[in-house]
Amino acid sequence: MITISAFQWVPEFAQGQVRDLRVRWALEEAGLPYEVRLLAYGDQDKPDYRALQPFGQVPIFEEDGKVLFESGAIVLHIGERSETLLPADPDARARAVQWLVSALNSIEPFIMQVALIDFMYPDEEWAKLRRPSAAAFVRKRLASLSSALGDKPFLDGDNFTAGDLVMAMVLRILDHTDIVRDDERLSAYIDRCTARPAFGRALQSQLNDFEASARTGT
Ligand SMILES: N[C@@H](CCC(=O)N[C@@H](CS)C(=O)NCC(=O)O)C(=O)O
Repeated sequence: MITISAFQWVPEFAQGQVRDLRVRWALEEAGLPYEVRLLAYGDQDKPDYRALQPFGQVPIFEEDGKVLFESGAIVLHIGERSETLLPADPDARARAVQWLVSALNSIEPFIMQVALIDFMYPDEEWAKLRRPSAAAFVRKRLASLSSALGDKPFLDGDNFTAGDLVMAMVLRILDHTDIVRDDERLSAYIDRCTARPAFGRALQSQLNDFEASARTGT
């Protein structure tokens, strides 16, 4: 049985954003059942968890004694069992990996600069000074992404892949702002990706875990 890690509870702004959602979504797309190892506050810093995830982050993926960390690596690993996520055609597969890496490497770091300012440092003077240029850079990068998407439904054409899964998750990080949603093409793209039933099930399962923990006070 596959087990993934997730936080038992996070503040409301992070609910629906925690990175185990990428893995839950990939597992739902692949039709693979899984269990969740819920971490209470502080568990991520305990030696037994650090031995599995050196940075004390979620998610990890465990199966048959094998462990992986990094959501991108985990989605690719799950993709080996799903032709939706990683197409059988070698060229299409390489392009799916390309888009997944571009989401994590060319888009997410810049989106996270804005997200960190908004959620972690909103009242800091340096953050107020930095935010406009950080947001402007993201808009510039998104304009390039939007042109690359063009009129296609998904980044590689007609078919959703692991690249779209991770890209949509990365773009959603700024849903508390208009930065991504101002681009109608990208906004429709996020909606198209997240309208997939597998995303709905994944999101609900993450939210259910938070709700259960809030209800039981654990
Ligand atoms: N690059 C990592 C990032 C994982 C990550 O940032 N996880 C957050 C939750 S969304 C976390 O565990 N934060 C706690 C921490 O960094 O101490 C991945 O994609 O798996």
